[in-house]
Amino acid sequence: MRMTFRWYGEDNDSVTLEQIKQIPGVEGLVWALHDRVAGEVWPLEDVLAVKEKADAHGFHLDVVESINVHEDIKLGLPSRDAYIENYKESIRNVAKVGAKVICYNFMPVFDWTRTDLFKEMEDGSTALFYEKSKVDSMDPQELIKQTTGSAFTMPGWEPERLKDIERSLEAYKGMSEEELWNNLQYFLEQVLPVAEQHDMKLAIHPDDPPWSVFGLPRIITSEANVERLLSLSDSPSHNITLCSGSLGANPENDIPRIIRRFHDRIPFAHIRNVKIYENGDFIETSHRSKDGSIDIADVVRAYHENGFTGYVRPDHGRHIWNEDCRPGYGLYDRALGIMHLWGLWDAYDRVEKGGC
Ligand code: DNO
Repeated sequence: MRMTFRWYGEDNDSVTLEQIKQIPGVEGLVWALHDRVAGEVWPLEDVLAVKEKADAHGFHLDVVESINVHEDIKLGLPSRDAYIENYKESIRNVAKVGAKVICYNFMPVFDWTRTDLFKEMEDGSTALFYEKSKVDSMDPQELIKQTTGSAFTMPGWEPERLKDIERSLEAYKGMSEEELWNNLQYFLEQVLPVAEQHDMKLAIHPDDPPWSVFGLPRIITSEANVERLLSLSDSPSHNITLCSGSLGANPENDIPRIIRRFHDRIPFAHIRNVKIYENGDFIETSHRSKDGSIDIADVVRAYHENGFTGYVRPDHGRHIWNEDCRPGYGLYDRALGIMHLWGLWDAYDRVEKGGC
């Protein structure tokens, strides 16, 4: 298990590289050019500038999250080919600074979706919350107003990305899941050969939450669909980012089981817990198994027993100790998450070696 930490860059993050350096066992930054919109080439000089900062603190840049996929690719429009060419160029450019894994997603219009970014919990901390009935009945424009506009926006919900929201929602009207699968396959057929040339693993992120929102199709939602996804190509570059909290928001998805089945196609793992309520709402809790609905101890065991050597990052954390930070991406709770993951990992190591 190789520990990493998501960092948004000096201008976009409240967490500094000096702080990340002091979290035990973090070896690399999970990074992106956050000012580039989907479809643009990531210029080599910008990529090199990130490398310089990472080098100064002794971090690697093996994992990129995310190079976002332009909507025209997901929609299967004729204009997709030009955007796919740009994507290939970005793969080549990030390979030049040693990137080995690119996380991306294929969710139409919206990336991850929540209704409340700072929902107060009993202990006074706040966390990201999803209220199912609200999303089911809400106009997406309203949700955008509520969840953007603070000092920090959620990744994937940047104002420039959401500018053309009406047009995008209209364009997807009537699109079936099968069409989305076809468009994903087309994209993969184009980009996988380039990824292979650079020993790059593309690792799709599951849909979050793993069901349709606002009537849009979503396909990376279940164990059966992960199986279907992976069967689209047996290229070593075709993989999944296993996000326990995204898939795990549906209690029917047994995360440890999915890991045990597909671990050799998981180069990158997001590990976090969610507490699911009976009405389908969920809230992001601290990483411990006891604190949520996902058995994080078994998630880590599933990786450990398979000798997992991929990259891991703690995922969203709560906002604790009055931290002012990007929703879900503060320093404190993610650092606690890392120590919990290490604690489990080290204990499984001891047990394996017959120690106590
Ligand atoms: C949220 C994230 C997502 C994720 C993308 C992957 O925190 O898990 O924004 O990075 O969906 O492409």
